[in-house]
Parts: sequence; structure tokens; C-alpha cells
Amino acid sequence: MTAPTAVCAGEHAPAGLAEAACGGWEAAPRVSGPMADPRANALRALAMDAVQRAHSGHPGAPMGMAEMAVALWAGHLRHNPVNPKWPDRDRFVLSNGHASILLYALLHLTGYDLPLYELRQFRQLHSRTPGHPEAGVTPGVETTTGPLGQGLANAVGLALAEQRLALEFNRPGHAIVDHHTYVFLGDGCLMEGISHEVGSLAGVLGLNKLIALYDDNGISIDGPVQGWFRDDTPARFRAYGWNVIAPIDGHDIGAVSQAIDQAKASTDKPTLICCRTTIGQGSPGRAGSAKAHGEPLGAEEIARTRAAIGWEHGPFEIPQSLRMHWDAREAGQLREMQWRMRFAAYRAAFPGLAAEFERRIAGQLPTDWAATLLVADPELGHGNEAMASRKASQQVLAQIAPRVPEMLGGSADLTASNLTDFPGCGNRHLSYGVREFGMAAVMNGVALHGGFIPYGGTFLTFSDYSRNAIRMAALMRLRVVHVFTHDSIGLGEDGPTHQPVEHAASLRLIPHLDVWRPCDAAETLVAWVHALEQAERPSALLLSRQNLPPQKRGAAQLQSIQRGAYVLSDRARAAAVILATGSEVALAIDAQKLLDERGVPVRVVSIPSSTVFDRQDRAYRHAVLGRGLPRIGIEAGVTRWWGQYGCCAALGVDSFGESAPAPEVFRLFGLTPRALADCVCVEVETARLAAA
Ligand SMILES: Cc1ncc(C[n+]2csc(CCOP(=O)(O)OP(=O)(O)O)c2C)c(N)n1
Repeated sequence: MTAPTAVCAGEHAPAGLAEAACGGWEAAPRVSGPMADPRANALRALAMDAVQRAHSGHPGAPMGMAEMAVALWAGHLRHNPVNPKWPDRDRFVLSNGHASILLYALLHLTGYDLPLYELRQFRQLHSRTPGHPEAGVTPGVETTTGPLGQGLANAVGLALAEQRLALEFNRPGHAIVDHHTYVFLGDGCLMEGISHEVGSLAGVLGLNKLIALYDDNGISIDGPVQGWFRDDTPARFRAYGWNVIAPIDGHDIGAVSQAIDQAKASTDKPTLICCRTTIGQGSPGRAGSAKAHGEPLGAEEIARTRAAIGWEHGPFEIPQSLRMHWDAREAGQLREMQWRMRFAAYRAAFPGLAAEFERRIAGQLPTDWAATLLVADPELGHGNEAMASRKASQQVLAQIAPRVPEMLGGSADLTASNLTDFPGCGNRHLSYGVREFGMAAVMNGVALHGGFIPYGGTFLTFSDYSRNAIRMAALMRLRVVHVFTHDSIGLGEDGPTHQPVEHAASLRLIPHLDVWRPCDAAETLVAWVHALEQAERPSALLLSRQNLPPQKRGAAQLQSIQRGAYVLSDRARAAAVILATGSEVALAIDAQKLLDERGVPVRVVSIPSSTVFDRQDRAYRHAVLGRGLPRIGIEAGVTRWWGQYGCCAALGVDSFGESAPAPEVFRLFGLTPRALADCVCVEVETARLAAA
């Protein structure tokens, strides 16, 4: 290995690496030069070699952030590679997820269960080194990143959970929750609007344990960012109420490390450290250019880079002496052991709290939390009062939340409309502000941290704003509950901007997401219980603004709600089946009465959750849907969706809504019992003629 020439690693440098001169801060060079620290060069080499082998990937950012990574991972990060899930570990988020190979190299070198073989398999099928970091695939990856900006939002959620959990569980002399959340992010993350939403929120919340390191390399895919991104980022974050350390030389390990020390001393503000770096640092031909961003350097340039940085080892070859410097297993185990001793003292002093903490971190719900719910509130689900399902949801929350203290609610500035609060919720309900996307991605971070089940509300039509974060929750299989109220044209006068039409159908397309659209209080209760029981999937509850009459059910029907669909009202020798969801179930029941008068008996099926119903066994699905009868669907939304249940006709809204009182809008779109009854008669007659 070439001897280091200008190491500036300070106290965090491994023995033998720290002797060289440490100058003061200088403007970061935007050119490549001889690279000094072998630990950083090991990251560079692994990055360029893995990308080259995969014939795809992003070498530039990993090479540019190598020194930042050394400063944090070798000097500050409190983690234990042997136990990546240790509760009080620091969290690390790579928000610029395209730099994934940097994270994989760090995990490999520090001793996580990620052998070199996996780095050689970078981006290949079934490897543990997918194109972008994926939580649950690679040990040590805290969250799935790639959609720029959301990693920062997840980090805000992680830090928020840490703050809240510490408030709840720490006792004087017993800081059992006491860790930092670090996040690396790039220009792309800062250009994304979500960074504004969550940066602003983090400042207000005073998340002082959140430390963001900005890879300020002035390059994104289209080239130098000056043409499209000229924000004064330090000023922007200061305005949010952050502590900003800027600019520092991101290739100076000592400077970055010192900045992190400063950041850790912050008692009331999150910190942004702006690190000026050069993308592709070390590569004579690519450093500082957009070409370094997302393509392999090529064999020739890799050879030149090896020479330039003085890296004399072959592809994927890391000398043993350097491995020893990187290996964090022993230190990590010691750190965890010290925490376990502190936790033992905590348990001795507060046995009840300690048990509760362990239950919460394990993601286990309290025993019997739901068993008595229906009995506990005999009115709920059995009363005669018409009630909006959003109101029913609030009543359910009043019942559930005290029994499930890990529920952490919120709303994107619509608390009084979403009814997501509950009596005595105090700081268990957050006003996220008008930040739907931010809220959804922050909730993902909270869920990832553990100790909380986040839920948050907005209008269903704004689920589009949150959509990619909902998708990420589904991809990561997180227990997050979205409360989407004002679920149809039934919201009335606010008009088409606020009336969701395609949203229910489109949310149902997201794999692993449960979508509920309950028709009354009883179905709302079951939806909530089901959502909370799903430890590994998010749920969306679509709730009405307008009142909905309670439906009559027997015990067996009540029991069947949790299967996603069930026969709500049947008739002997039914000639057709009406399938209905949410507010249109009552309409279907009225249509059934009209059809009785016309001598056309029909079955009414309520489908509070098609996503849950679709997971039921074939026999049950067939029993509910009936065989050989015409099926007619009704939902105040797009109708194409009904094709999956073999409907021969469907009533819904295939255009945008209208601003008017709800009953008028329903009439305008032909969503009335009479229109439904007429439609059924036509279909029954058509089927009869076809069979004749
Ligand atoms: C939401 C989102 N939009 C677009 C992309 C595609 N993309 C990946 S990296 C990138 C440029 C990011 O620039 P920067 O953060 O400066 O990364 P660097 O060039 O420094 O690697 C883009 C547009 C993405 N991953 N996520």
C-alpha cells in the first residue's frame, strides 16, 4: 500500500495513519489529486470495481463521499455489526441511495454479515446488494432509499421516534434511548420538494440528534447544477432553524469529524454539515464530471484511478491490515454490552417500564388489546345512529389508543376534518403541517425506528401527494396507517379538486397495501383493528365525510368483516349480486328493497377491503361472490376497477366530480337506489335472454 501523504484524520485515524499534517480548512478542490487515506481508498476501489463488474451503477458519489464516510463510520457511528438491530444504535440513512455501493462497502468492511461475495454480486438477482439499498434485504440497511429526498424524510422520522421514545422512557440517570440519526444526502435530495417539507418540520421539532451531511459536489445527472439549482442551502436550513456547519472540505476527514463533534453538541437543533466534495474523486478522467455519476469508469480509467490514488491491490482485494482498521465488531459488541448493562440497571429500577419498552421495540401489540373492543363499546357498531365513518374512526381511536400507547397519530393540518385526534392524545398527536408527502415519509421513518405505530390523516384526494411514500411503506412492509377522509364526491361542496375519483382504485394497485373503505361504524372498527394487527404491511382507511347509516348484521357477518368482503344481505333464489363499498353499501341495500318490490331478489355483498378479500381462499371468495349470477358493482369512483370481480355492469364516477351538496352530486352521477335497481333489472334480463 502506498504510504499516506496528507492524512487529516485526527483522533479518529487508525494508528499509523494520523501522523501527517492537518492543515486548517481550505476550499475543497474540485479536481482530483493523490488520495491519502487508505480506508477511504478502499471504499473508492470497491465502488469502482463493483460498478465495473455489474456493468452498471453509480461510482461518482461513493468515490466523492469516501472521506465523509470514513469520518462518520470510523469515528462516530455507534453501531454493532454483529447485531444490526440493537435498539439504541445510531441510525444511518443513505438518502442519495444511488450511492448504494458505498453503504455496502462500509457494511462489509465494518463486519456486517455481508461477505465480499455479495459485493461481487452487486445489482444481481437475489444478491443482498441490490441496485439501491433495501431495508430487510441487507443487514445494516435501515431504510430503503433511491427515490431522492425520502431518505432525509425517513431520517427525520427516525430522529422524531428517538426524541419521543426518549421522552417517554428515559428517567433521570437512565438514558436508555440516546442515539443519533445520520443521513448522507446530495443535491438531488435537496432539489426535491420533500426536503423542504421535512427540513422545515425537523427545525420546528428541534430534532437535535439528527445530523445531515450534504455531499455538495455541484453535479447531478444533467451536469453542473448551477443551471438549475442555485439555492443558498446553508441559508435555507438556517431559516428552518437548523444548526448549519458550512462549508467544509468533504475530503478532509478531520474537518468532517470535527463538524460531527460540533453537531453532536447541539442541544436544540438538527445539524446540516455542508461538505464540498468532488464527484468521482480520485479518477483523473472523470472527477468533477457528470459522467462519473452513473456509469462504470471502464477498465482503462480504473487503472488510471488506481495509479492516481496509489491503490495497488486487485479488484475486491482489501489488505488484511486495512480490514483490521475497518473492523467495528469488537467495539460494537462492547458498546452494545455497555448499553445492555445500563438497560439492566433501568430494568432493576423500573421493571414495568423496561418490559413495556421491550414490548414496544419488538413490535408486539399489548395482550388482548382488541379482544373486548366490540363488547367494550356496545354502541359502536351496533347503534342506530347514522355516523360518518371518519367520526366512527375517531370513536374507535378513543377506544383503541389508550390500550395501544405506541400509536403516534397526526394530520397534515386537517385534524378537525380527519378526526385523527382522541381525548387526552396530548403529544401523541402531531400537527405535521400542510406536508402530506413529508408526513407519509416521516411516518415510514418512525415505523422503521420501532417503538411506535404511526398513523396520519389527510383528504383522500391528497393521497397522490403522499403516494410514493405509501409505496415505499408497502415495499418495506411497514406498519403505517393512513387515514384518508373525504373519500368521494360525497364530500360535496368543495368540488372536483377535493373529490377523489380514481384514488381508491389506484391505491388498491399498490402491492402489500391494504385499502379499507368501510360502510359504517362496525366496519370502521374492524378496519382499524385489522390495520394495527398487520405488523408487516401498511393500511389506508378511506373514510366518509358524510353520515352513513349503520347496517344490520348477525354475529357471523360481524365476524366476516375482517375477511374483506361478506354477504351483508341475501335473498333466496337471488337473480343477481350487487357488490358495493363504503358509502354505496347503504344505497345497495335500498336498491335491494326496490328490487324486492319488483320481484327481482338480489344479494348485497359489502366489500370493505378488496385487498384483504383477495387474499381469502378460493372457496370463501366464490361463496361470497356467488356463481353464475350477474354481478353489478357500485362505488363512487372509477368503474373500470370492477372488472376484476367479473362485473357485467358498474355504477360509479368516470369523470371528475362537481361542486354541489352531496345528494345532488350523487343524483347527477346516477348513484341512486333507483338507478342501481334499474341497472340490475337490465342485467338480469340480459342474462335471462342469453341463457334462453
Ligand atoms: C425522486 C427521484 N427522481 C429522480 C431520480 C433519478 N436520479 C438518481 S440520481 C439523480 C441525480 C442526483 O444528483 P445528486 O444528488 O447530485 O447525485 P450525484 O450526481 O452527486 O451522484 C437522479 C435525477 C431518483 N432516484 N429519485
